[in-house]
Amino acid sequence: MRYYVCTLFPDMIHQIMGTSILGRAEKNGYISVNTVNIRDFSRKNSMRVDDYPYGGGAGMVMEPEPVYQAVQAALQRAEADRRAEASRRAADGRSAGAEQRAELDRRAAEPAQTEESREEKSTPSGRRTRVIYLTPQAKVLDQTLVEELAREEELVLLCGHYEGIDERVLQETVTDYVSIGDYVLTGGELGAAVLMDAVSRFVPGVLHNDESSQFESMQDNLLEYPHFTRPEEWHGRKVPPVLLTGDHGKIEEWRYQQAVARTQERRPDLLKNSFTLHTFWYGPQA
Ligand code: 6GU
Repeated sequence: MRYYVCTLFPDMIHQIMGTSILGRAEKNGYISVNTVNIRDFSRKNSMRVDDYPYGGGAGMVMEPEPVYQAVQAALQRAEADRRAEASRRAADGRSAGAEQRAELDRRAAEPAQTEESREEKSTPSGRRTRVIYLTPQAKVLDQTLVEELAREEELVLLCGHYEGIDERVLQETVTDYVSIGDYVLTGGELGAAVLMDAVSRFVPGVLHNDESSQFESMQDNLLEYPHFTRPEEWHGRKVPPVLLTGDHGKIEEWRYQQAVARTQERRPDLLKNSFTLHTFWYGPQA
């Protein structure tokens, strides 16, 4: 997965994405994090990219032209990287990239693709590169959208600041509007980082086996069951005895009950949509 982040604060993106599992993933080539500094496209001596809002009111608005230039630069870099990756794949048909894509295709339950058809689909004519604007004025990111985005080869992310971005450049360049929750942040960078973190977990190779146990979490709209490790007793609190029995059937049942109880307690809104619970209560045909 290749990310191209248009931002006024590229350091913030590299700082977050260079740490821990995501940093390792980038170092090992499973993801690439590229930034375009919107300020580089300012036409002012002051290097500013904001101006007063038409119609008055508080705050500043990001001008359309520097944002447009930044997004175009991101799309051009994406295309160059796509071509480079394609020729690398052609040179070595059994590269990690080809295996990654095959694995993603399998997960998406799509029919198997030949090298040629995959090639076609990833060109600009076959499928438009998604340009995602991070904003609270949008649908909230969820695991379904995360998994959908993980099937892309590349994503362009646009981070705004101040009161927002001139509406016209959004209309002209943005394909998706995404929020990370119903609160307002000072800028889109943390939203972009959250999106990239969640999406990268689905990129093959990013998580190691011992980190993928939560891979199916949220899939059926249930929160995860509680986890325990040694010691068996800590601060007078004992590990639930069932976990020590070695009876995997009973353990699985207990964990499912815990997941349901925890969801009921903390996120009852999720239970309404739980397919698993629905079939559990009403049977598969209800
Ligand atoms: Cl993605 N950006 C900003 N600026 N604020 C937000 C957000 C994003 N998601 C929730 N609030």
